[in-house]
Amino acid sequence: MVGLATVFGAGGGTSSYEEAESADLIVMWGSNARNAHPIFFHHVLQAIHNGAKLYAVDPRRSETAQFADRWLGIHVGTDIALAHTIAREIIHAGLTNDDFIARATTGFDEFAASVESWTLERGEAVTGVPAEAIRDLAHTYATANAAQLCWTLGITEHHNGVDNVLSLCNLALLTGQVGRYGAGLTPLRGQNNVQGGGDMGALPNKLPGFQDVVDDEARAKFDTEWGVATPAETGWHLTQMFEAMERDELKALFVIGENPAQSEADVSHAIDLLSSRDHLVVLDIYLTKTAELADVVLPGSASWCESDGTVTNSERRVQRVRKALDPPGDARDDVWILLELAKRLGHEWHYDDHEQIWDELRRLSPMHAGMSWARLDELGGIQWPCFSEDTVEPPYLHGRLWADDPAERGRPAPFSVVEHDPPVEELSDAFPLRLTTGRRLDSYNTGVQSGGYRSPNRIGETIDVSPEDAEAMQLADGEVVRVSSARGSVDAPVRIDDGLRPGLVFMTMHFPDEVDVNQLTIDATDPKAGTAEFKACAVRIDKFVAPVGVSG
Ligand SMILES: Nc1nc2c(c(=O)[nH]1)N[C@H]1C(S)=C(S)[C@@H](COP(=O)(O)OP(=O)(O)OC[C@H]3O[C@@H](n4cnc5c(=O)[nH]c(N)nc54)[C@H](O)[C@@H]3O)O[C@H]1N2
Ligand SMILES: Nc1nc2c(c(=O)[nH]1)N[C@H]1C(S)=C(S)[C@@H](COP(=O)(O)OP(=O)(O)OC[C@H]3O[C@@H](n4cnc5c(=O)[nH]c(N)nc54)[C@H](O)[C@@H]3O)O[C@H]1N2
Ligand SMILES: [Mo]
Repeated sequence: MVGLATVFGAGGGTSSYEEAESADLIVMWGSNARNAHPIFFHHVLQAIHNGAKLYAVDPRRSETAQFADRWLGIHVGTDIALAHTIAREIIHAGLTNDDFIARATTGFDEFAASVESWTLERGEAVTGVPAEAIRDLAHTYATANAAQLCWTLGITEHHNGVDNVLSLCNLALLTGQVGRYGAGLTPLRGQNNVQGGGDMGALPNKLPGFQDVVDDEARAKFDTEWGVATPAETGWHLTQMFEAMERDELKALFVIGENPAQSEADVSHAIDLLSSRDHLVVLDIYLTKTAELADVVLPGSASWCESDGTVTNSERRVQRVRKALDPPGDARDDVWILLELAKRLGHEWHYDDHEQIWDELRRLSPMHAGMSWARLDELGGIQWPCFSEDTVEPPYLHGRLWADDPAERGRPAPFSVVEHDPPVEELSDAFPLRLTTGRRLDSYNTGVQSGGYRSPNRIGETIDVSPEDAEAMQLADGEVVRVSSARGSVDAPVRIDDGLRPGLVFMTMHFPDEVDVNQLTIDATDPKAGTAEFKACAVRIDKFVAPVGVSG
């Protein structure tokens, strides 16, 4: 979101899901949507049915890549090198959209100079993707009527995730593949309401509706509505909170709907910090590992089927959710708990129902102003921005960039000069394998919400290795091995996966009670967004038994 906001001024995906069906090229870049975003992937399948081409850029021949016309098997952490090589090829082949570049962008010359050394040969050497495949993607993307670049954590969960995103935005600016129906830049969000959380101001530097915390005029509106002086300083994001715990500046923590004792990188260290706080409060619908460390646990109930409200998805669509079940036992609605807390802190906040809370947001956040609950019901969800009750905006963002009138066009979109920068942890003799971590279809994040479910077809935690490495190390399918990084060790059964290339191994994050994968991952983070490098660390595999045929 930081990358998109830098280029376009708004931190949201530019396109709606339905537009994918009209695209003639979809590139899934570091995104395994077949597993992780099955609803969006239905639109992708429809697009393929309509004749679109699907390309996948992923170190693994993932489930998504298996549907693709072309799979570009890239070395972990070399996406900027690939994007730069594609950019240079587009420029040299004369396939840039010069009209768009001239009317809507700045910084083209400097950008072109910065990618000039990225010949196809250099691109192949650094990324491992054959030059011919890079050239093919460059030409297919630049000549498509409407092309979508979709990405997720393969791009963002690196120490330079923001630069990765900027390098993809450059490609859309070069070719004018943004701000039109069907073309776009589509980051898929993790949970059903991550977008909504950010939109509501759950960011250290933003008030609801992406209004700046440091903007006196914006804050004044909130001060009046809320009857308090809202803090004028930017707060800490998650990574900065852990840094502040390290310095013992952050002494108390209130964790709502998150399980950092299992999801943080270098998790042993994270647990040490969480357990040494003066006061830790957890509000969750389950008694998580994090809750076990807490001084106070508040039993929330607001699982999505037990509460009213809204969620906002990756296409910026706000939708209603309705209470279908009563919460179990003493569990309480999250909102009820927060209001009770406010009361005990001396503030009588009163709302008759959840709609009143929403209407308060509409008064304060211009981009939500036109979304009454009645209208959300009537239209089946509305995308932001929606400034007034009688308008509907186009389903995609930044159409203004194509306007003939410079005043209407507004701020041009800058090209970004960024450098290829490999993963922080280099491979070594001690740790010669590249571990990347991610997801499977039938499990969810730290397993709190999916752990209990067992089926014969479900894959538990494994260390996935390529057939070549399995042979070289004489590993058998199912054999339990020890996986170690500079930070810790875990034991897991081997799963031989022919979608992996030699030197690359894969694990999930789904079964931390059994195999605590985040003992291995590195907490190197992107200073611009605070995201940890979950997608790249260095590990070693050790056998417990002597390889077959070797004795003594
Ligand atoms: N079934 C299921 N769905 C989920 C979740 C779940 O746990 N289970 N979690 C949700 C959440 S919170 C999120 S954020 C999303 C995440 O959704 P995704 O980001 O799609 O899922 P991941 O498996 O983490 O990673 C995606 C891909 O990135 C690739 N990758 C790794 N390193 C690199 C690299 O250097 N370059 C490139 N180009 N690719 C790389 C991996 O091989 C992997 O296939 O999924 C959401 N949906
Ligand atoms: N190795 C590795 N680690 C990773 C990643 C990776 O790819 N690899 N991905 C990272 C990413 S993208 C993410 S998003 C994080 C996910 O990490 P977390 O967010 O810490 O993990 P979840 O298991 O999704 O935990 C969500 C919690 O919210 C609770 N919850 C659900 N609904 C409600 C509700 O309505 N109210 C309340 N109060 N609580 C609720 C659940 O019970 C659960 O305990 O993990 C990160 N960690
Ligand atoms: Mo996520």
